[in-house]
Amino acid sequence: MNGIYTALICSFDEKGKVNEAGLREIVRHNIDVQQVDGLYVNGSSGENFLMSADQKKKVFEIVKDEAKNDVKLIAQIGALDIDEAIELGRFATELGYDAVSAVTPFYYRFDFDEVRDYYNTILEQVDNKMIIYSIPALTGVSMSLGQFAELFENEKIIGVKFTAPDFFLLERIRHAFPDKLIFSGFDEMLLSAAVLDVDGAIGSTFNVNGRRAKQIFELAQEGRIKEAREIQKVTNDLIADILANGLYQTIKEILKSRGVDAGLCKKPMKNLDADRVKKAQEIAKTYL
Ligand code: NAY
Repeated sequence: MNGIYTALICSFDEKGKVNEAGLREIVRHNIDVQQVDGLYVNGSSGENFLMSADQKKKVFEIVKDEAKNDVKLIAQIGALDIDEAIELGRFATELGYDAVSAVTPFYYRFDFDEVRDYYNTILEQVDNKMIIYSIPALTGVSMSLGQFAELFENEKIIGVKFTAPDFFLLERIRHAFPDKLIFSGFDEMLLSAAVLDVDGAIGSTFNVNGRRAKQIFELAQEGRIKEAREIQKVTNDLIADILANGLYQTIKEILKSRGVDAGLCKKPMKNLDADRVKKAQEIAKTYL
């Protein structure tokens, strides 16, 4: 399951409904043009936490139907309602998703026993492999090496999507768990994570910059660090411009300028005004 996975964005219409044709185009673009190894579906970049359970299921169905077995598929099923997480996990597993992933439960400041129980309870009822989704900046949940070790005691937990700028912890996890999968979650730090021997990366900007991400990762694996650094530099110029203009909205505008109907973001996310749409188009022309 290693390699470069796009954290898939989702196309919505003005009413916040999933735009099926647009979502299919996004899937095809990632597979055929960006040539990534897999798709991470209904993550943060897919605006998962803004969607109803029915919408999430629809996205799982459409993506699997479009991607078939062309690339690996990971279904992010984490939800505060654990029954919903289980239902989504079973649903995606039946559809044939290669693994599920769940964000650490957030908002109520759960203690670690509760976090561990969350994963183990889901996995008692979902017959699939699990990748922990750790993103402390958004969830407020930071876990120590020892806590990762406790989660990894469950053999169905095969790895972690590590979205944090803590390279000390990343190195410790890599060293302690050579057989677990580690996916780097910050695209702007891909090379640094690759040097520490992660197994892959999952990122939002791969929707538009997946080919460069693959190059960075492969060059790092071959030890060609200077060349990888050049590509990470251009990548980070692009990411800095995207972040300054509005992350998911700008990715969508860039895709539109490439003929992909990436649609709008779902409220309460706001969409870009005319100046920012123009800026997104300039970013596309400059870097892609
Ligand atoms: C997700 O689930 O979609 C992700 O977390 C993918 C990781 C991204 N994090 C967020 C919060 O969007 O790709 C990163 C991130 O957008 C990128 O590195 C720019 O900072």
